[in-house]
Amino acid sequence: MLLRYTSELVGKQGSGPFQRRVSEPPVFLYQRDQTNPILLEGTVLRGYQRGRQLLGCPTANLSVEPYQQLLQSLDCGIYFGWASLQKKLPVYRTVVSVGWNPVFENDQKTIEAHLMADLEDFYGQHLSLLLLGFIRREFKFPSVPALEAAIAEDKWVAEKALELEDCIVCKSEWESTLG
Ligand code: RBF
Ligand code: MG
Repeated sequence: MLLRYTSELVGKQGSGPFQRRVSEPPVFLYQRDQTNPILLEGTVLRGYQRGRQLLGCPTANLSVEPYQQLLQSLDCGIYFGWASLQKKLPVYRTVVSVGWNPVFENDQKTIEAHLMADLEDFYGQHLSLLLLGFIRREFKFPSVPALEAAIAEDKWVAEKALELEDCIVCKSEWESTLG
């Protein structure tokens, strides 16, 4: 398990469960008993509906207003972790995009979570995100299909990472605090 989020780790070829075709292994931000996961919370806003309609990947957009300072220190890119709605069980696996969505040239930085579950509607609900690691930087892919392929790979990387013991323990500790 990679322990820290450092730039020298990004860019190395993956190994073991993180062997990847094109890019780097994820970098863990969370280390049990040493660092806390990053908690982001807020009400789910209605986004551009592009995720759902164009990419087949609905995202729950968080208000970034309370996070101006944290956002400056958080690198733009794709994170993985756990999510819950309304501070209740169940806990979902999530991939979270933080940034400007360069493919679509947004004029605002967004925090958007794709929850890996079949959910009908989450707008207006309270969303909590525990970020455990960083998958990759955001990228201006030349086409929507290229972005879709990258998102599919991100989900695969997140699934593998979230199977690791530290991530499972983090999940069960969090579950015990939820209603
Ligand atoms: N947008 C980009 O412009 N470049 C990216 O590399 C990128 N990667 C993403 C990865 C994941 C897992 C998710 C959920 C979103 C990503 N997005 C990226 C954001 C995407 O463009 C956005 O969710 C939709 O346009 C809906 O707002
Ligand atoms: Mg969205």
